[in-house]
Amino acid sequence: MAEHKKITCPLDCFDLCLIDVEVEAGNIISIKGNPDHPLTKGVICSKGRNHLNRHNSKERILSPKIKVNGSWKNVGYSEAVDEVAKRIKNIDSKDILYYTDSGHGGISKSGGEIFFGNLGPVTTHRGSLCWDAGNYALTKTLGELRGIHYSEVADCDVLLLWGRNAVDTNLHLYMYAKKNNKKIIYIDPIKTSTASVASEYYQIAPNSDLYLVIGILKIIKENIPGLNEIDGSEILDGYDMGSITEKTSLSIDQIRSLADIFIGDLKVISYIGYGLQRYKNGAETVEGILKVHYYSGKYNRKGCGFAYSDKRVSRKIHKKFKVEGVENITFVKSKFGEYVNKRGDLKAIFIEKSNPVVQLPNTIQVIESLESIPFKVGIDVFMTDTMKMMDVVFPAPSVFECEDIVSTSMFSPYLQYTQKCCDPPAEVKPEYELFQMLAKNMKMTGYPNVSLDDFLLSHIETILNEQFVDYNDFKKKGWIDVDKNNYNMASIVDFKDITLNFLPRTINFEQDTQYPIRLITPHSKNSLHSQGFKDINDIPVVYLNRAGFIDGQKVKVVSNYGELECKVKIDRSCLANVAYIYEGYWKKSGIVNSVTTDSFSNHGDQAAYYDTFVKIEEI
Ligand SMILES: Nc1nc2c(c(=O)[nH]1)N[C@H]1C(S)=C(S)[C@@H](COP(=O)(O)OP(=O)(O)OC[C@H]3O[C@@H](n4cnc5c(=O)[nH]c(N)nc54)[C@H](O)[C@@H]3O)O[C@H]1N2
Ligand SMILES: Nc1nc2c(c(=O)[nH]1)N[C@H]1C(S)=C(S)[C@@H](COP(=O)(O)OP(=O)(O)OC[C@H]3O[C@@H](n4cnc5c(=O)[nH]c(N)nc54)[C@H](O)[C@@H]3O)O[C@H]1N2
Ligand code: SF4
Ligand SMILES: [Mo]
Repeated sequence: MAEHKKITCPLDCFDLCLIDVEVEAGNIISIKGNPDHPLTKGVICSKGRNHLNRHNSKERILSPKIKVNGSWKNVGYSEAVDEVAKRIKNIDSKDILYYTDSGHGGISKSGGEIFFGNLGPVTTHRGSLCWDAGNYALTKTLGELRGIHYSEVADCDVLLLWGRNAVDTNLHLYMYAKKNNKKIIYIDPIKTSTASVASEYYQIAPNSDLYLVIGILKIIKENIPGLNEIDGSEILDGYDMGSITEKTSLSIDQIRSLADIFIGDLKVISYIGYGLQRYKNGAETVEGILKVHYYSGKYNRKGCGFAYSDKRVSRKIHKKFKVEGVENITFVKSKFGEYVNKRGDLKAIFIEKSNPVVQLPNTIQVIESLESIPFKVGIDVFMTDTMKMMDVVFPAPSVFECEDIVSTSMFSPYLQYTQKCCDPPAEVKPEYELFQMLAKNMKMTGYPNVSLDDFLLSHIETILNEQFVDYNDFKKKGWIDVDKNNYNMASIVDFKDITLNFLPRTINFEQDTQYPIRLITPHSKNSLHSQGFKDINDIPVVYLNRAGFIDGQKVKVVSNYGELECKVKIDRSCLANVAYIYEGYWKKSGIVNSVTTDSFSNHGDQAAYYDTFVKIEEI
């Protein structure tokens, strides 16, 4: 007899799909989207469907491993834990680097944070590879990370997707808009799948949305009473529309059409993507978009507003065991390689929920710096390029093998449950238990000595009480809307900062003649970062639109940081001075970040990946 269980897709995605799982005699027979979920409504994407293949894959790491003379030896947990404890016990904690990301969004995966909090101060990163320029802008402007609830989209006239490739990266936002027959307007330098479904598409030059914002504000300024008294409003007068059209590659008519949607009575919601803030001035761009909404009044009534990130759920999660006040040594995440080399005295590194060899910028320096660290420990489901460089590797259970509670601050407003659907293989333990073993071995007293179930419950007890929801009912249903009581207030946002003095005063038209092409490395439809590229063996595809190149031709993409062999695919819609390659290819194909810049944003310490300039050479 088959049993029916539920999990939440824990990938670092906007959507948090609820998935029904059919289990028979400990084996997963099938998975499909849970039809009752209010947002994800039974539809899961190819990455979600792939969880079953990953679970059953013969390539999974199935026991702890220790590297001996360059070869892996399978060992039991006690031996591997002993080895790690022995090696890190006598090191000054500041000489241990703790590196993590969002490879799995479950609370059960927070053991590392607690363990290193107790061990610390350690060395760790600040800022982000993902979203921190935009988060800086939200915090500065609103005082917190807050955006509208997706259900507001039902009440808008225009859904403005500002560099948010929803069809590929945020499927359920697109599906919700489509179901409600919403007009989609899309702004992106690349003609993505979202451009194909939009009613209007604006092909903007990369890194010029801030100038589009200035253009829009210049056009709508007669409709903004009191603007002249605003700090920084004079900056708008310093620009002529000619230079704005030149910078943005948009015509005056196009800028006017975009301004028009902010002038009239239309109800407008902007969803701001994360691609447009992967630049040095990423924070200013997002702040500019928020302020267009402020000055046009498109934010504090039903069907109007914006969304980028929102901590309405995570703010309420009670991290009872988190150690507060530890003064870690921090470095900007994108500068990993440079920092490690400069420090020169790091003794150990611990890496979990991430694949920095592939995902950090400036790969060559990342690899070289990692090699210099004498003792390296990692946890992953697969032997990624990062795990291959470790000295000790621990396996992580598959998404079906560990009970969990999952949430995101990217889009979905729900708190969700993952049932344990089957036992992990004999030599695979949940990370929560692994860190418990390590803590015991090292006689660390601060690590929680409670069951995983109690650990999970401690995080959400307050939420359950507030919502009058019983823990078992939550488990049975699989989700709750944490902000339910505040539903109608969701779009009311209070602006703490309405100034315009963050706007740049001039436009820089300089072009690097040696590296004339801007390289964008966006996220691929069928892979969550590197995870879906496991079975791809081909060299990366570079999309471009330049004379002298043909489909299938092999080329070298060269930047200041390195070079990468690629295969050309001509995209007739691509801007001439732009090329793009999807991020995520493994070392066997060629890591895209071998050519990306490790520079970061003026504010928020966000990796400025798309400020990469390259030349493309025939080979
Ligand atoms: N399928 C899939 N979905 C994902 C992910 C994935 O890897 N694969 N990753 C998840 C994660 S961690 C994240 S952070 C999000 C990211 O989600 P998105 O923000 O949607 O994705 P990105 O690919 O980073 O960038 C989105 C778009 O920004 C555009 N862009 C680049 N520069 C500019 C610019 O200057 N102006 C404008 N207007 N647009 C610009 C790019 O061309 C790209 O199409 O997606 C999440 N969802
Ligand atoms: N060039 C370029 N590079 C980029 C970006 C870009 O746009 N362009 N985008 C950046 C962005 S937005 C982000 S968020 C980062 C993401 O960077 P990463 O988070 O490092 O990327 P992933 O490839 O998703 O790596 C997650 C790893 O976690 C593992 N994992 C899955 N489940 C578990 C688990 O339960 N436990 C443990 N321990 N591991 C698990 C997966 O197998 C995978 O190897 O990449 C950034 N890199
Ligand atoms: S990756 Fe995103 S859209 Fe796909 S199944 Fe997971 S949560 Fe849903
Ligand atoms: Mo991200």
